[in-house]
Amino acid sequence: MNRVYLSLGSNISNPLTQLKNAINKIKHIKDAQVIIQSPLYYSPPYGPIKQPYFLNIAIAIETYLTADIFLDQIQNIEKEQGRVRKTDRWGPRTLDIDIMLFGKQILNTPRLTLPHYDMHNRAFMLLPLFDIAPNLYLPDGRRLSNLLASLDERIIKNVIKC
Ligand code: A4P
Ligand code: MG
Repeated sequence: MNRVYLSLGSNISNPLTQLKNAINKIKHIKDAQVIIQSPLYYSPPYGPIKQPYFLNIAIAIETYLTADIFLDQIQNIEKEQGRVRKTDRWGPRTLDIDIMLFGKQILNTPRLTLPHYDMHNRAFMLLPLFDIAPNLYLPDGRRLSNLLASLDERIIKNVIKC
């Protein structure tokens, strides 16, 4: 059984509805159980593209599925909710589901990087994660609270708990 932490984000086509629908679908994944979900966070777009603000949330899941099979499941949900892959890297999206952590797994394959390659820089991932797992350590031994403490205060201030 692995404890999995997901980050969900949306910034077009009614983000709140997108996230709610996605969480409902995640609850219906066979052999996966949603344990807890964070508050919602609203934040300016991170990255180089000018686009609408994002709504983000983190959720914790327990599952016996492998990381690969679990990724299939969440990518199906993204597809169902109108996400067109590859054409919109960094850009606006109806729904993005990223695996931040999959148990203690460290992985670097063409299809899956674990932990998420950039989570340590993203307040919109770390803040909701801290809400649901304040004592968490990453597989490399770094403590979540220390990652948050090393983020720029101005960035943190822009990520608003709803
Ligand atoms: N993949 C590899 N590792 C993972 C993982 N840990 N979880 C692969 C999920 N997928 C993973 O993903 C591309 C490929 O990554 C997948 O096919 C999967 O096999 P994608 O979702 O199609 O690509 P992407 O999300 O457009 O690219 P990228 O670089 O992941 O974009 P980001 O980094 O997700 O940026 N600002 C705010 N405030 N909030 C946001 O949520 N999101 C983005 C998207 C930009 N700015 C944002 C936000
Ligand atoms: Mg993604």
